[in-house]
Amino acid sequence: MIKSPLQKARSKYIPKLPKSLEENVALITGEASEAIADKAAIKQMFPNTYGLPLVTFEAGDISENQILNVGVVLSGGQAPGGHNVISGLFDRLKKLNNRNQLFGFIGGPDGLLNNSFIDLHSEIVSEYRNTGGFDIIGSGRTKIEDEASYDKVIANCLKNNINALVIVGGDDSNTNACVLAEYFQEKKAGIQVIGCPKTIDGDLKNSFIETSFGFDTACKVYSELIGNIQRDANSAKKYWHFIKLMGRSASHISLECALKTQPNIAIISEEIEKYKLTLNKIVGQIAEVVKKRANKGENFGTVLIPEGLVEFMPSIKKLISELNDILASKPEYNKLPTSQEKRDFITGLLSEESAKVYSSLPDSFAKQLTLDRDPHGNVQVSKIETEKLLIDMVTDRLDKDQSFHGKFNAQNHFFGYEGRCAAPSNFDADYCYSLGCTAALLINSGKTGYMAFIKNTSGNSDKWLAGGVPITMMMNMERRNGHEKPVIQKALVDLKGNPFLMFRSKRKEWATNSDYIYPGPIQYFGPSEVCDAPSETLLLEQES
Ligand code: FBP
Repeated sequence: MIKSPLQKARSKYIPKLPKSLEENVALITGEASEAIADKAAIKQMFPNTYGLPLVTFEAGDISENQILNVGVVLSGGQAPGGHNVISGLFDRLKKLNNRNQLFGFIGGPDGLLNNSFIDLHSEIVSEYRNTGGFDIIGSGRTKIEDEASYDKVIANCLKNNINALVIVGGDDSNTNACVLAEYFQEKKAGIQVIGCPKTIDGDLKNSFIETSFGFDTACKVYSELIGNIQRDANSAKKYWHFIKLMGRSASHISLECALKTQPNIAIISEEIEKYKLTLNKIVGQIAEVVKKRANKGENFGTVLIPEGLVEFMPSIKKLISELNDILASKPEYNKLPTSQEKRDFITGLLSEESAKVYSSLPDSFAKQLTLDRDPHGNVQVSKIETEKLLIDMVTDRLDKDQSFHGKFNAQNHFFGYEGRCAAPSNFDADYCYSLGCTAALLINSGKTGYMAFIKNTSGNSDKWLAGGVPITMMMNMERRNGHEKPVIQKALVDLKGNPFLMFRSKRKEWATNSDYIYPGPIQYFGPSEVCDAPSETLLLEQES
């Protein structure tokens, strides 16, 4: 691999660990846990892993266990810091016992099913320290979902003498990790499963998981780009920029980027859902801001649009939910030869209300709503061009508005993939390394069905607290692919939380003024206030 000068310098970075993890540790066992909702149903489905106690690690003396052969899987979308989870895991395993080994399953969960893995030895791990991407072993979205597949995983692990798996993933992958942990316990397979919270979307969080890794870096990359665009807009004064930002469901990324860059408009899907705003209403609100700014002679601006917006507009949400059930239960749909036949077939099966909404949508947009779901049943919202739809509708609205005398020229952008493999910020580099280290300690303590956590992350890393939370504690029942399933509850933007309240208190000013902030690129070297700052979301959430 040819390395850039920055990569070479960055490979020497030593991630900061919580003080409590620096040397030997002791396991502190806390209270028994309960699921956040649907307790009886979750307890029944996870008889072996339900109600486990919370655990934390403090400086002390942990006894070294049996020799550990650990397999690691990177699952789902890439997120900056995955390589540091692996390096933290590797270093701690070796510190516990030099004979411990780490294996990396290739291409995500598929590697577990195909018995495809590599030995992650010291030279390989060193090549990837503090780098972005998941390319050390690759990732994938396969869901391991039936007993035959679970048995295959057991057989492959036993064949290779692997006694623990670390699954690095988002809410769906960690739900899958919990299902595997339960099955392995039931079968007395002797294989532990530990999860690590990953996703740039930031929606895997709760009172223990303060943030998912990758969110910090991805938002810093997008905010740099948004800032650059705002400076361009403010210089040329001729374009409105409609910027869709990744984040399949929740709007954490849009909110964080708004707090960092102060755009003219930022849509927060959770608010749209709460006030049951229609597409037309949203278009009307954007057009009003465009007009106000045009009256001041400012025919330019920025609009941030969360990728998941479509699923939060009540009528479209209902339509998508009906489409999910139809697509899951009517395989004949895929065999229809023309788009028109497909559209007619679907229309005939929808409720009257949804059929009306579906018929009113432009062809391209309607088609995007029926694209294949991912293996976990999610709509692939990154393929839905909401930003273009909004530009078309705002243009149309302003064309018909006799009182609009300004100019409206818009550019569309989608920032998603460019943030997912960036070199991790100091925050993500440290956080991920600590998570990997904690996962190793959980395995060494004989735990299974747990997710590694690091708390107090808005403060100095030496005061961070490490531990494990039972995954069943984060679960509730949800409808997926037409069935009720136990899943980790997604954390949406809290409309009563400090980050949203801060945004709400400022957005009127940001709409009409050009109060842009230009954050610039992530800094890896320099003063701590420039390099080590956590996200605005974390700082505001943990503000006392
Ligand atoms: P994860 O939840 O697996 O981390 O993935 C999140 C994400 O980056 C979403 O923001 C986006 O909608 C999706 O992945 C895109 O998926 P793909 O990489 O399969 O196109």
